[in-house]
Amino acid sequence: MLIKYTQVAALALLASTAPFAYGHSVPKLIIDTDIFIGCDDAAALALANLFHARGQIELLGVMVNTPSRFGAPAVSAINTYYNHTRIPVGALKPVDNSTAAPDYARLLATAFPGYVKDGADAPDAVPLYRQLLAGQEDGAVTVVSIGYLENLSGLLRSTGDVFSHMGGFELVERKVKEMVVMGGQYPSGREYNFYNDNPSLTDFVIDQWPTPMVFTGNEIGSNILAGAVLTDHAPATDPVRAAYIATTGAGLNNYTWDPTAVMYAAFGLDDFFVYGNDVGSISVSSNGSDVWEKHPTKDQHYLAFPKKKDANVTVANAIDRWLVAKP
Ligand SMILES: *[C@@H]1O[C@H](CO)[C@@H](O)[C@H](O)[C@H]1NC(C)=O
Ligand SMILES: *[C@@H]1O[C@H](CO)[C@@H](O)[C@H](O)[C@H]1NC(C)=O
Ligand SMILES: *[C@@H]1O[C@H](CO)[C@@H](O)[C@H](O)[C@H]1NC(C)=O
Ligand SMILES: *[C@@H]1O[C@H](CO)[C@@H](O)[C@H](O)[C@H]1NC(C)=O
Ligand SMILES: *[C@@H]1O[C@H](CO)[C@@H](O)[C@H](O)[C@H]1NC(C)=O
Ligand SMILES: CC(=O)N[C@H]1CO[C@H](CO)[C@@H](O)[C@@H]1O
Repeated sequence: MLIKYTQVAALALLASTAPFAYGHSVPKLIIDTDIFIGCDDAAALALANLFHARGQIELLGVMVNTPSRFGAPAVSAINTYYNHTRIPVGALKPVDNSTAAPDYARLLATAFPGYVKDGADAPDAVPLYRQLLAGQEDGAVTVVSIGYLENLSGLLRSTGDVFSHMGGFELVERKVKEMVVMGGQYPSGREYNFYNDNPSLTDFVIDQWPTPMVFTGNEIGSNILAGAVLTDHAPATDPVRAAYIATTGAGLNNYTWDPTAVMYAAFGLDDFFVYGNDVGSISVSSNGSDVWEKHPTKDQHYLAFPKKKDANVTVANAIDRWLVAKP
Protein backbone atom coordinates (compact mmCIF):
# COMPACT_ATOMS: atom_id res chain seq x y z
CA MET A 1 0.00 0.00 0.00
CA LEU A 2 2.77 2.37 0.86
CA ILE A 3 4.30 1.81 -2.54
CA LYS A 4 0.98 2.43 -4.23
CA TYR A 5 0.48 5.67 -2.34
CA THR A 6 3.96 6.80 -3.30
CA GLN A 7 3.23 6.06 -6.94
CA VAL A 8 -0.02 8.00 -6.79
CA ALA A 9 1.76 10.90 -5.14
CA ALA A 10 4.50 10.82 -7.77
CA LEU A 11 1.94 10.82 -10.55
CA ALA A 12 0.07 13.69 -8.95
CA LEU A 13 3.31 15.63 -8.70
CA LEU A 14 4.09 14.94 -12.33
CA ALA A 15 0.64 16.06 -13.36
CA SER A 16 0.89 19.27 -11.40
CA THR A 17 4.28 20.23 -12.82
CA ALA A 18 3.61 19.16 -16.40
CA PRO A 19 2.84 22.22 -18.52
CA PHE A 20 -0.18 20.60 -20.13
CA ALA A 21 -3.19 18.95 -18.59
CA TYR A 22 -3.59 15.31 -19.51
CA GLY A 23 -6.06 14.63 -22.28
CA HIS A 24 -5.65 18.06 -23.82
CA SER A 25 -3.34 17.70 -26.75
CA VAL A 26 -1.63 20.73 -28.23
CA PRO A 27 0.64 20.86 -31.28
CA LYS A 28 4.13 19.61 -30.44
CA LEU A 29 6.73 21.55 -32.38
CA ILE A 30 10.36 21.02 -33.30
CA ILE A 31 11.77 24.15 -34.97
CA ASP A 32 14.77 24.00 -37.32
CA THR A 33 16.30 27.47 -37.74
CA ASP A 34 19.28 29.07 -39.48
CA ILE A 35 19.19 31.99 -37.00
CA PHE A 36 21.46 34.32 -38.94
CA ILE A 37 21.13 37.30 -41.32
CA GLY A 38 17.33 37.61 -41.12
CA CYS A 39 16.08 38.59 -37.68
CA ASP A 40 12.73 36.92 -38.38
CA ASP A 41 14.13 33.63 -37.03
CA ALA A 42 14.42 35.37 -33.66
CA ALA A 43 10.82 36.57 -33.98
CA ALA A 44 9.66 33.05 -34.85
CA LEU A 45 11.36 31.69 -31.73
CA ALA A 46 9.78 34.46 -29.65
CA LEU A 47 6.31 33.45 -30.85
CA ALA A 48 7.02 29.77 -30.21
CA ASN A 49 8.21 30.54 -26.68
CA LEU A 50 5.16 32.71 -26.00
CA PHE A 51 2.73 30.06 -27.28
CA HIS A 52 4.60 27.41 -25.24
CA ALA A 53 4.32 29.54 -22.08
CA ARG A 54 0.58 29.93 -22.74
CA GLY A 55 0.10 26.19 -23.20
CA GLN A 56 -1.00 26.64 -26.83
CA ILE A 57 1.86 24.50 -28.13
CA GLU A 58 4.60 22.38 -26.66
CA LEU A 59 8.03 23.36 -27.96
CA LEU A 60 9.87 20.02 -27.88
CA GLY A 61 13.18 21.33 -29.16
CA VAL A 62 15.01 23.67 -31.52
CA MET A 63 17.65 22.70 -34.09
CA VAL A 64 20.19 24.99 -35.75
CA ASN A 65 20.93 24.27 -39.41
CA THR A 66 24.00 26.43 -40.01
CA PRO A 67 27.46 25.49 -38.69
CA SER A 68 27.91 28.75 -36.75
CA ARG A 69 28.94 28.04 -33.15
CA PHE A 70 26.84 31.07 -32.16
CA GLY A 71 23.57 29.64 -33.46
CA ALA A 72 22.68 27.31 -30.58
CA PRO A 73 23.69 29.85 -27.88
CA ALA A 74 21.54 32.49 -29.62
CA VAL A 75 18.55 30.14 -29.51
CA SER A 76 19.24 29.42 -25.85
CA ALA A 77 19.35 33.16 -25.12
CA ILE A 78 15.83 33.60 -26.51
CA ASN A 79 14.50 30.53 -24.68
CA THR A 80 16.13 31.79 -21.49
CA TYR A 81 14.50 35.21 -21.82
CA TYR A 82 11.17 33.35 -21.81
CA ASN A 83 12.31 31.27 -18.79
CA HIS A 84 12.41 28.06 -20.84
CA THR A 85 15.87 26.85 -19.92
CA ARG A 86 15.16 23.17 -20.45
CA ILE A 87 14.16 23.16 -24.10
CA PRO A 88 16.86 21.14 -25.86
CA VAL A 89 18.84 22.84 -28.63
CA GLY A 90 20.59 20.74 -31.29
CA ALA A 91 23.36 21.88 -33.63
CA LEU A 92 24.64 20.96 -37.08
CA LYS A 93 28.15 19.61 -36.51
CA PRO A 94 30.98 20.32 -36.77
CA VAL A 95 30.49 23.95 -35.71
CA ASP A 96 32.85 26.66 -36.92
CA ASN A 97 33.39 30.38 -36.54
CA SER A 98 31.40 31.27 -39.62
CA THR A 99 29.27 34.35 -39.28
CA ALA A 100 27.05 36.32 -41.56
CA ALA A 101 26.60 40.06 -41.53
CA PRO A 102 24.63 41.37 -39.74
CA ASP A 103 25.69 38.81 -37.15
CA TYR A 104 23.02 39.07 -34.51
CA ALA A 105 23.56 35.45 -33.42
CA ARG A 106 27.02 36.30 -32.07
CA LEU A 107 25.53 39.26 -30.21
CA LEU A 108 22.83 37.10 -28.63
CA ALA A 109 25.36 34.38 -27.81
CA THR A 110 27.79 36.71 -26.09
CA ALA A 111 25.71 39.50 -24.52
CA PHE A 112 22.71 37.59 -23.15
CA PRO A 113 22.37 34.82 -20.56
CA GLY A 114 21.77 31.34 -21.92
CA TYR A 115 22.24 27.67 -21.14
CA VAL A 116 24.28 26.79 -24.23
CA LYS A 117 27.58 28.66 -24.34
CA ASP A 118 28.96 27.24 -27.58
CA GLY A 119 27.35 25.27 -30.39
CA ALA A 120 30.10 22.67 -29.88
CA ASP A 121 28.50 21.83 -26.50
CA ALA A 122 25.04 21.28 -28.00
CA PRO A 123 23.96 17.78 -28.99
CA ASP A 124 24.08 16.85 -32.69
CA ALA A 125 20.77 17.75 -34.30
CA VAL A 126 20.09 14.40 -35.96
CA PRO A 127 20.37 12.19 -32.83
CA LEU A 128 18.39 14.83 -30.89
CA TYR A 129 15.65 14.68 -33.54
CA ARG A 130 15.61 10.90 -33.24
CA GLN A 131 15.43 11.05 -29.44
CA LEU A 132 12.60 13.62 -29.43
CA LEU A 133 10.59 11.83 -32.11
CA ALA A 134 11.03 8.39 -30.53
CA GLY A 135 9.70 9.78 -27.23
CA GLN A 136 6.40 10.97 -28.74
CA GLU A 137 3.16 9.27 -29.67
CA ASP A 138 2.67 8.35 -33.30
CA GLY A 139 1.60 11.30 -35.46
CA ALA A 140 2.13 13.81 -32.65
CA VAL A 141 4.91 16.05 -33.93
CA THR A 142 4.96 19.07 -36.24
CA VAL A 143 8.36 19.93 -37.71
CA VAL A 144 8.78 23.62 -38.53
CA SER A 145 11.60 24.25 -41.00
CA ILE A 146 12.63 27.92 -41.15
CA GLY A 147 16.06 27.68 -42.74
CA TYR A 148 18.20 25.17 -44.59
CA LEU A 149 17.23 21.52 -44.84
CA GLU A 150 20.58 20.06 -43.72
CA ASN A 151 19.51 18.43 -40.46
CA LEU A 152 16.29 17.16 -41.99
CA SER A 153 18.24 15.52 -44.76
CA GLY A 154 20.47 13.92 -42.12
CA LEU A 155 17.38 12.80 -40.21
CA LEU A 156 15.80 11.13 -43.25
CA ARG A 157 19.05 9.31 -44.04
CA SER A 158 19.66 8.25 -40.41
CA THR A 159 19.68 4.60 -39.36
CA GLY A 160 18.59 2.84 -36.17
CA ASP A 161 20.29 3.84 -32.93
CA VAL A 162 19.78 3.72 -29.15
CA PHE A 163 16.63 5.84 -29.44
CA SER A 164 14.82 3.79 -32.05
CA HIS A 165 15.45 0.82 -34.26
CA MET A 166 13.65 2.65 -37.07
CA GLY A 167 15.48 4.36 -39.88
CA GLY A 168 14.87 8.05 -40.48
CA PHE A 169 12.10 7.68 -43.07
CA GLU A 170 10.10 5.26 -40.96
CA LEU A 171 10.58 7.32 -37.79
CA VAL A 172 9.36 10.48 -39.55
CA GLU A 173 6.44 8.67 -41.17
CA ARG A 174 5.36 7.33 -37.76
CA LYS A 175 5.86 10.36 -35.56
CA VAL A 176 5.52 13.48 -37.70
CA LYS A 177 2.00 14.69 -38.42
CA GLU A 178 3.16 17.37 -40.82
CA MET A 179 6.05 19.58 -41.75
CA VAL A 180 5.59 23.33 -42.12
CA VAL A 181 8.27 24.86 -44.34
CA MET A 182 9.26 28.47 -44.83
CA GLY A 183 10.86 28.18 -48.23
CA GLY A 184 10.15 28.55 -51.91
CA GLN A 185 7.85 30.92 -53.74
CA TYR A 186 4.33 30.06 -54.95
CA PRO A 187 3.04 29.12 -57.40
CA SER A 188 6.61 29.35 -58.74
CA GLY A 189 9.90 31.11 -58.06
CA ARG A 190 13.23 30.81 -56.38
CA GLU A 191 13.81 31.54 -52.70
CA TYR A 192 16.91 31.72 -50.46
CA ASN A 193 16.25 28.85 -48.03
CA PHE A 194 15.87 26.45 -50.96
CA TYR A 195 18.79 27.55 -53.14
CA ASN A 196 21.45 29.20 -51.01
CA ASP A 197 22.74 26.22 -49.08
CA ASN A 198 22.58 23.01 -51.06
CA PRO A 199 19.68 22.72 -53.53
CA SER A 200 20.19 18.98 -53.97
CA LEU A 201 19.57 18.48 -50.21
CA THR A 202 16.46 20.68 -50.48
CA ASP A 203 15.22 18.68 -53.43
CA PHE A 204 15.90 15.41 -51.60
CA VAL A 205 14.05 16.40 -48.41
CA ILE A 206 11.07 18.06 -50.09
CA ASP A 207 10.70 15.30 -52.64
CA GLN A 208 11.08 12.39 -50.21
CA TRP A 209 9.44 13.69 -47.02
CA PRO A 210 6.85 11.04 -46.19
CA THR A 211 4.12 13.10 -44.43
CA PRO A 212 1.95 16.13 -45.35
CA MET A 213 3.63 19.49 -45.87
CA VAL A 214 2.50 23.12 -45.81
CA PHE A 215 4.66 25.85 -47.33
CA THR A 216 4.84 29.54 -46.54
CA GLY A 217 6.64 31.20 -49.42
CA ASN A 218 8.71 34.29 -50.01
CA GLU A 219 5.64 36.22 -51.19
CA ILE A 220 3.97 35.85 -47.77
CA GLY A 221 6.70 37.18 -45.48
CA SER A 222 7.89 39.81 -47.96
CA ASN A 223 4.50 41.45 -47.53
CA ILE A 224 4.41 41.37 -43.74
CA LEU A 225 6.42 44.14 -42.13
CA ALA A 226 6.75 43.93 -38.36
CA GLY A 227 9.09 44.19 -35.39
CA ALA A 228 9.67 47.94 -35.02
CA VAL A 229 7.43 47.82 -31.97
CA LEU A 230 10.16 45.92 -30.06
CA THR A 231 12.41 48.97 -29.82
CA ASP A 232 10.08 50.97 -27.57
CA HIS A 233 7.89 48.28 -26.06
CA ALA A 234 10.24 45.44 -25.13
CA PRO A 235 12.85 45.63 -22.36
CA ALA A 236 16.58 45.91 -23.10
CA THR A 237 16.94 42.39 -21.67
CA ASP A 238 14.93 40.98 -24.61
CA PRO A 239 17.37 39.36 -27.07
CA VAL A 240 14.77 39.48 -29.86
CA ARG A 241 14.66 43.27 -29.52
CA ALA A 242 18.46 43.30 -29.74
CA ALA A 243 18.35 41.12 -32.85
CA TYR A 244 15.99 43.56 -34.57
CA ILE A 245 17.98 46.63 -33.63
CA ALA A 246 21.24 44.99 -34.77
CA THR A 247 19.91 43.90 -38.16
CA THR A 248 17.17 46.29 -39.13
CA GLY A 249 17.85 49.34 -36.97
CA ALA A 250 15.98 50.86 -34.05
CA GLY A 251 12.31 51.55 -34.65
CA LEU A 252 12.20 49.84 -38.08
CA ASN A 253 10.12 46.96 -39.35
CA ASN A 254 11.47 44.04 -41.32
CA TYR A 255 10.12 41.16 -43.40
CA THR A 256 8.41 38.41 -41.46
CA TRP A 257 8.74 35.07 -43.21
CA ASP A 258 9.53 32.62 -40.40
CA PRO A 259 6.90 33.64 -37.82
CA THR A 260 4.16 32.70 -40.31
CA ALA A 261 5.39 29.08 -40.22
CA VAL A 262 5.10 29.04 -36.41
CA MET A 263 1.65 30.66 -36.58
CA TYR A 264 0.38 28.00 -38.97
CA ALA A 265 1.98 25.17 -36.97
CA ALA A 266 0.31 26.46 -33.82
CA PHE A 267 -3.12 27.61 -35.02
CA GLY A 268 -3.64 26.35 -38.57
CA LEU A 269 -5.07 28.78 -41.11
CA ASP A 270 -7.12 30.66 -38.49
CA ASP A 271 -8.36 33.96 -39.94
CA PHE A 272 -4.86 34.81 -41.12
CA PHE A 273 -4.34 32.58 -44.14
CA VAL A 274 -6.06 30.43 -46.76
CA TYR A 275 -4.57 27.70 -48.91
CA GLY A 276 -3.39 28.96 -52.29
CA ASN A 277 -4.04 25.59 -53.98
CA ASP A 278 -6.70 22.91 -54.03
CA VAL A 279 -4.66 20.22 -55.69
CA GLY A 280 -1.15 19.43 -56.90
CA SER A 281 2.25 19.31 -55.23
CA ILE A 282 5.57 21.08 -55.13
CA SER A 283 8.49 20.32 -57.41
CA VAL A 284 11.98 21.64 -56.55
CA SER A 285 14.62 21.71 -59.28
CA SER A 286 18.33 21.10 -58.91
CA ASN A 287 19.05 24.84 -58.81
CA GLY A 288 16.66 25.36 -55.90
CA SER A 289 13.81 26.92 -57.90
CA ASP A 290 10.34 25.56 -57.27
CA VAL A 291 7.07 25.25 -59.11
CA TRP A 292 3.64 24.05 -58.01
CA GLU A 293 2.56 21.26 -60.37
CA LYS A 294 -1.08 20.28 -60.97
CA HIS A 295 -0.08 16.59 -60.87
CA PRO A 296 0.37 14.56 -58.83
CA THR A 297 -1.88 15.75 -56.04
CA LYS A 298 -0.33 15.09 -52.63
CA ASP A 299 -1.33 16.25 -49.16
CA GLN A 300 0.55 19.52 -49.72
CA HIS A 301 -0.53 23.14 -49.56
CA TYR A 302 0.93 26.59 -49.72
CA LEU A 303 -0.35 29.56 -47.76
CA ALA A 304 -1.93 32.63 -49.30
CA PHE A 305 -3.54 35.72 -47.84
CA PRO A 306 -7.35 35.81 -47.70
CA LYS A 307 -8.72 38.03 -50.46
CA LYS A 308 -9.63 40.99 -48.30
CA LYS A 309 -8.16 44.41 -47.82
CA ASP A 310 -5.14 44.66 -45.53
CA ALA A 311 -4.92 40.91 -44.91
CA ASN A 312 -1.16 41.39 -44.45
CA VAL A 313 -1.69 44.20 -41.94
CA THR A 314 -3.84 41.89 -39.81
CA VAL A 315 -0.99 39.36 -39.66
CA ALA A 316 1.65 42.04 -39.02
CA ASN A 317 -0.40 43.48 -36.16
CA ALA A 318 -0.85 40.06 -34.58
CA ILE A 319 2.89 39.37 -34.77
CA ASP A 320 3.68 42.76 -33.24
CA ARG A 321 1.24 42.13 -30.38
CA TRP A 322 2.82 38.73 -29.71
CA LEU A 323 6.39 40.06 -29.88
CA VAL A 324 5.79 42.41 -26.97
CA ALA A 325 3.25 40.31 -25.06
CA LYS A 326 3.73 38.95 -21.56
CA PRO A 327 3.03 35.21 -21.28
C1 LIG B 1 10.65 35.10 -16.34
O1 LIG B 1 10.62 34.94 -14.94
C2 LIG B 1 10.84 36.17 -14.24
C3 LIG B 1 10.96 35.83 -12.76
O2 LIG B 1 9.86 35.09 -12.35
C4 LIG B 1 9.69 37.13 -14.52
O3 LIG B 1 9.91 38.35 -13.87
C5 LIG B 1 9.66 37.37 -16.03
O4 LIG B 1 8.54 38.20 -16.35
C6 LIG B 1 9.57 36.08 -16.80
N1 LIG B 1 9.75 36.39 -18.20
C7 LIG B 1 8.87 36.08 -19.12
C8 LIG B 1 9.16 36.54 -20.53
O5 LIG B 1 7.87 35.41 -18.87
C1 LIG C 1 37.36 30.50 -33.63
O1 LIG C 1 37.40 31.63 -32.79
C2 LIG C 1 38.07 31.38 -31.57
C3 LIG C 1 38.01 32.64 -30.72
O2 LIG C 1 36.68 33.11 -30.65
C4 LIG C 1 39.54 31.00 -31.83
O3 LIG C 1 40.13 30.64 -30.59
C5 LIG C 1 39.57 29.79 -32.77
O4 LIG C 1 40.92 29.53 -33.12
C6 LIG C 1 38.78 30.08 -34.01
N1 LIG C 1 38.73 28.88 -34.82
C7 LIG C 1 39.00 28.89 -36.13
C8 LIG C 1 38.91 27.56 -36.84
O5 LIG C 1 39.26 29.90 -36.72
C1 LIG D 1 0.86 45.34 -46.68
O1 LIG D 1 1.09 45.21 -48.06
C2 LIG D 1 1.22 46.45 -48.74
C3 LIG D 1 1.30 46.13 -50.23
O2 LIG D 1 2.28 45.18 -50.48
C4 LIG D 1 2.47 47.16 -48.23
O3 LIG D 1 2.63 48.39 -48.87
C5 LIG D 1 2.34 47.36 -46.74
O4 LIG D 1 3.54 47.91 -46.22
C6 LIG D 1 2.05 46.06 -46.02
N1 LIG D 1 1.78 46.34 -44.62
C7 LIG D 1 2.33 45.66 -43.62
C8 LIG D 1 1.97 46.11 -42.24
O5 LIG D 1 3.08 44.71 -43.77
C1 LIG E 1 15.64 43.99 -43.25
O1 LIG E 1 16.89 43.71 -42.70
C2 LIG E 1 17.92 43.52 -43.66
C3 LIG E 1 19.16 43.14 -42.89
O2 LIG E 1 18.94 41.91 -42.28
C4 LIG E 1 18.11 44.77 -44.46
O3 LIG E 1 19.08 44.56 -45.45
C5 LIG E 1 16.81 45.16 -45.11
O4 LIG E 1 16.95 46.40 -45.74
C6 LIG E 1 15.72 45.27 -44.06
N1 LIG E 1 14.44 45.48 -44.72
C7 LIG E 1 13.64 46.46 -44.40
C8 LIG E 1 12.34 46.52 -45.12
O5 LIG E 1 13.96 47.28 -43.56
C1 LIG F 1 16.42 26.70 -62.48
O1 LIG F 1 15.93 25.54 -63.11
C2 LIG F 1 14.64 25.72 -63.67
C3 LIG F 1 14.12 24.36 -64.12
O2 LIG F 1 15.13 23.59 -64.67
C4 LIG F 1 14.72 26.74 -64.80
O3 LIG F 1 13.45 26.94 -65.39
C5 LIG F 1 15.23 28.06 -64.22
O4 LIG F 1 15.44 28.99 -65.28
C6 LIG F 1 16.53 27.87 -63.46
N1 LIG F 1 16.81 29.12 -62.74
C7 LIG F 1 18.04 29.59 -62.58
C8 LIG F 1 18.18 30.89 -61.84
O5 LIG F 1 19.03 29.02 -63.00
C1 LIG G 1 24.74 14.16 -36.99
C2 LIG G 1 24.33 14.22 -38.42
O1 LIG G 1 23.91 13.24 -39.02
N1 LIG G 1 24.42 15.41 -39.00
C3 LIG G 1 24.08 15.59 -40.39
C4 LIG G 1 23.09 16.76 -40.57
O2 LIG G 1 22.79 16.79 -41.92
C5 LIG G 1 23.89 17.06 -42.78
C6 LIG G 1 23.38 17.15 -44.17
O3 LIG G 1 22.68 15.98 -44.51
C7 LIG G 1 24.96 16.00 -42.64
O4 LIG G 1 26.11 16.39 -43.37
C8 LIG G 1 25.33 15.84 -41.20
O5 LIG G 1 26.20 14.76 -41.06
